[in-house]
Amino acid sequence: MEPSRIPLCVLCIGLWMLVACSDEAAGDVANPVVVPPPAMPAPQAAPATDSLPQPSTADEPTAVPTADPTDGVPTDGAAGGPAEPPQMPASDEPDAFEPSEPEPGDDEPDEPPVEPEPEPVAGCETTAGDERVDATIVVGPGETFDGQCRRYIAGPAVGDGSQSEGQDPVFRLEDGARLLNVVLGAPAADGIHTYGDVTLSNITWEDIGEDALTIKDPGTVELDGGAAYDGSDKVFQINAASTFRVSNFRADNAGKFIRQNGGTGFTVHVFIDSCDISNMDEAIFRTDSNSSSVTMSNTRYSNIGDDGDELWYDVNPANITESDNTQY
Ligand code: ADA
Ligand code: CA
Ligand code: CA
Repeated sequence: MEPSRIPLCVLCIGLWMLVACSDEAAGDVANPVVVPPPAMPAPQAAPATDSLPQPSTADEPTAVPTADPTDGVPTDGAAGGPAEPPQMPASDEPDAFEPSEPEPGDDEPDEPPVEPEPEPVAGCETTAGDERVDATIVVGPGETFDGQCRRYIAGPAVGDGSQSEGQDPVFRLEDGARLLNVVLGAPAADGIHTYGDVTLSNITWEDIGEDALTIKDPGTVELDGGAAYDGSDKVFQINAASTFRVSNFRADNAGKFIRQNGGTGFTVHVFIDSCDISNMDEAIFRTDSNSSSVTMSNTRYSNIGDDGDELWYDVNPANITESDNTQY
């Protein structure tokens, strides 16, 4: 009896051990399954975070290509930045991105407004009141005088606008002076005298006096915009070695458009661009100097000189340059 019981016990123990081992094995399998899950989300978040710092470092390069198609560089750059943050699950890094983006956006908006502010040259189709001039108005060295389209009329002490020499000018411009938006009415006396480098914009002589403007001292004189009408002889008189540039200017009915003082041999360089010159009895430019030159471009002209197209009077042919001019 007893011997038979011993094997049974051994069997029982063996079965118990088997059951115990199978349970442990099952428990081990379950444990590894639990471990992987935490590893999954963590790795995913990590790569996303790594990709973010890269864009932030290269914010400008990345923003530029994106901005090109949209045109608005500042706006596009800001838009490109925000698109990436949403992808970021982490709340720590978004903060770093947002502050960096607003800064570039703020800087760029400030620059555009500065560019569209170029000072426009006003027209004087209508004048803004008359000013009687009893003594020459002097614009000092480096100063700017803006007539704001007022009409300046010489009083008797300045001149009567006849062909009598020795009249005073209405304006005297010293070296570095600028004269803007002025209308000279009748009488205009001896017009405007320049001494050195001078710039004039939008100047109209309604009725040229003895002459319209005289270069009295060496320098570069630039006149852009305006008109001159009805001179008995010269429009522009050049009495000193200089460069004279006239552009976008209308001149009608006078003896000659430009005259280097008779009998002088100094050198004058004249540039005429985008002008309209008509009804000049003698020429557009007359000089007695073999070294003086003229360049005329993009200009319309009509009825110049005896034959209607005698543009140059005693100008050295080698010193004449013409391009894109039209006779009408
Ligand atoms: C004439 C006169 C010159 C000078 C000039 C001018 O050419 O002969 O001496 O006065 O006009 O500046 O208006
Ligand atoms: Ca004269
Ligand atoms: Ca004169």
